[in-house]
Formats: sequence, C-alpha cells, structure tokens
Amino acid sequence: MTRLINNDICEISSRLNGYNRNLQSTTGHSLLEIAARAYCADEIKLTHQIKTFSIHVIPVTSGQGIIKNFSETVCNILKFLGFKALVTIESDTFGLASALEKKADAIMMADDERFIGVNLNTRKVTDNSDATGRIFAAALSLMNGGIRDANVMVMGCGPVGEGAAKKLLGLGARLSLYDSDLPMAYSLKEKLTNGLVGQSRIQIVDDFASHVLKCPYILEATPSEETIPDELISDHLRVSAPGVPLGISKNGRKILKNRLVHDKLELGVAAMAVNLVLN
Ligand code: 2YH
Repeated sequence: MTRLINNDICEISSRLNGYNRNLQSTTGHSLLEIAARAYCADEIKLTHQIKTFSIHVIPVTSGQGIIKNFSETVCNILKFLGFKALVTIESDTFGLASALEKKADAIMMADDERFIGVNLNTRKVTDNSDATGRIFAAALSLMNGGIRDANVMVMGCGPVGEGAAKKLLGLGARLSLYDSDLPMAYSLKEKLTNGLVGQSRIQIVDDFASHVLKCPYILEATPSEETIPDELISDHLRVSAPGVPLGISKNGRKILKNRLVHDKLELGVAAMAVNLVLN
C-alpha cells in the first residue's frame, strides 16, 4: 500500500476547479456526478443532503504520523463538493471526542494502513480502498458512455482492484484479472464469484503483454510505476488508474491524452463522502 506524501497532495486544494473541469472533459461528468454514479445515487437528492451533512476530518499521529496537508486537503475536497467540513483542532482521541461532542454527522481519519469514514448517526463505515476502486470503475464506464459486455483488464487484485471489479461486474463488464502475484488474481476471482454466478465473465490473465491488446479498457490499481509500457498503449485504449504511483510513463500519458483518468485523492474522498450520506 502506498503512503501518500505531502508532494502528492500539496497542490490539490488550489487546483480543484481545474481538476473538475478536466474530469468533465475526460468523462463528461463532474467529481460529484461520478461519485453519485459510483453508488447509483440520485444527484439532485444528494446535492440537498450534502449541504447539511457535516464531516469532521481527524488527523492521526500513529505509525508514521501526520502527513502535512493531508487532513486539510481531504477537508477542502469535501467543501468543494458542498459538504460542511472541518479539520478537528486536536488529533487522535481528542479529535474523535470533539467530533462526537459537536454532533458531527460523520468523521474521516487515516493511519498508515486504512483510511475510513464513519457515519456517526448510522454507524456505516466506508473504506477508501473500496470506494476508490468503485469510483474509478464508474469513471471508466462514463468515459465510454457505458461498459456493458466490454472487456476490462483489472490490473492489481488488492483492495482497490476488488472494489473496482465489483463495480465493473455490476455495470455488466467482462473482467480479465491480472496481478504480478498470480494467486492474488485467483483469490479475487474466488471472492467475486463465490464459486457461483458470474464465473464466465471473469478470466485470469497470466501473460499481461499478450492479453492487453485484446482489452480496450484497463483499470490500473497497482502500487507500481510503468506497469503499462508505452508500446502497449493503442490508439483506442482507455485507462482509469487509481494506483499510486501512476503505472504509466510521462510519454504514455501524452499518448493517452484525455483517455486517462488518474488522481491521488479526489475521486476516492468524493466516493467515501457520498457513500456516507446514503442510507
Ligand atoms: O496514505 C495513507 C495510507 N496509505 C492509507 C491509504 C488507504 N487507501 N494514509 C494517510 C495517513 C494520514 C496521516 N495519519 C494523517 O495526516 O492524519
């Protein structure tokens, strides 16, 4: 799992408008609209609910400690979407106590292993990895105006790949699961099918290079660089990439142009927040 650093996130807050415009030109939809699609939510109802929904972001000092700008950036993404958000003045237990005392509707907090949101009214828990996978899957589908019966390669079969795979199956896609650790791909297939429904829609890929040319869509959810070599980027390939660092070279990004969706925090936070609001 990749731990974000200040350099990954320090410019997110000041660039949210431009980021959103870019997302609209790539997918046809805004950050909030994509988050709504990730959870099949009604956008109009959601916009009303968000206005009065308060989320307190709690800095966490355990493990490797505070990441400069992390909580503030999460908070700014939430505000950009229209939520009532703040960063608690104190961290850890004091921060949690403050959120409960001030009757926040939800909290968000992250240590080195997990980034979660909790709805304090309903006790619903949302996990960043699952939410991130789901929303990048929704973005991939929107880029293409739907993904039913399309072949999508899911690269990386960890928690983000799992969230993405579940959403993609829900959208009617056929999946090719790839992981450099092959047993991870088999294990994800087992989880997804539970030995039953949907088996025929999921295949395991062990030779990435020869298979990628048959897949017009890739969901890149690995924590590694340059997983998709430039020479395998065809003119029609579309990539949705929650993986950090991005598995595509600078040149590869130029080839893909607006056929690539990638960010380090925005889509995942938006998906978590929308999931928290929904009953
Ligand atoms: O970046 C991370 C982990 N890799 C979790 C990612 C889950 N998909 N955590 C952020 C740690 C933040 C820190 N504790 C803070 O500033 O509060």
